[in-house]
Amino acid sequence: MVGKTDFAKDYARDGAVCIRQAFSEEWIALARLGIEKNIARPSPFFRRLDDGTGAFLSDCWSRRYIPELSRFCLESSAARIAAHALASNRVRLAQDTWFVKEPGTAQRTPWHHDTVVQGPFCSIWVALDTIPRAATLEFIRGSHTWGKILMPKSFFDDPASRSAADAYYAEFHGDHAREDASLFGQVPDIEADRAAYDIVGWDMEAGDCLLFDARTVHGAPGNQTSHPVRRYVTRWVTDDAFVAHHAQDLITALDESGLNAGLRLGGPIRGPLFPEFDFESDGTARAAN
Ligand SMILES: O=C(O)CCC(=O)C(=O)O
Repeated sequence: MVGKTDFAKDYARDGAVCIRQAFSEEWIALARLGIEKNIARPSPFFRRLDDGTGAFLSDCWSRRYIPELSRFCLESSAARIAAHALASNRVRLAQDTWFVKEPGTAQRTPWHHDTVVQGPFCSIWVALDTIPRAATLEFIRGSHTWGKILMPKSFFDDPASRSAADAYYAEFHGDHAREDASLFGQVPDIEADRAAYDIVGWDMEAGDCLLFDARTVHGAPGNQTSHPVRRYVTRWVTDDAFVAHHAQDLITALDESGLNAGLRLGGPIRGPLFPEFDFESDGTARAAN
């Protein structure tokens, strides 16, 4: 457990919780430096979505070759937070990723939830800067219990009409499944009727984090502050999680990038790309690979 209060109950009920000062300045400095190095040495997953006002940058699984990001993933309290949230003595790191919204960018993170992995799956989104409520990731409280796989509206549209951010999210959320679009619901037009939803978000300081269930519908505005808004995200699963049947695009992208993830549709998330963390029931670490 991190902080004074136990966050697991709120996480289970609301699908998202803010944990204050879960990561010390040392971890924040490490993640910032790691991102800086990553931008200079991007992976095949690096994206820079530029709308002419400021860019939205991201990369994934860069901890493999950026030591600062590796340390954050393997040694910070992230694994322990995930194990507590998922009520499991064993968790695996499914993905490390980061997002930077430069000042002025109008690029929204479209409302979506993360469905390429099914089963116990949470994310820890760490603020690396002061992030006002108006620029931060927000959630529809309780939407992790809606029991549906929802795709962003753009998923159903003609790919040619998508914004850069919409295309990015389609790519990482199973665009291949368009052939079977009838199997999926559509994320409602939340922006058109925000008052109809129980939207929750927090003013954040560097070191605060958002812990959320991957099924909780989430999205973020652009960045109208005068400074970059950086966030570092680790995603965690238990042994019960499996690759969704609509995740072929992700498997193909991993194969093409040479990452050798060894994933298959419906299969477990195992192997060197997904390090395992074991904890005793009192929270002490047993071993990490
Ligand atoms: O920080 C963002 O804008 C996107 C975060 C997100 O969608 C996620 O971590 O799943």
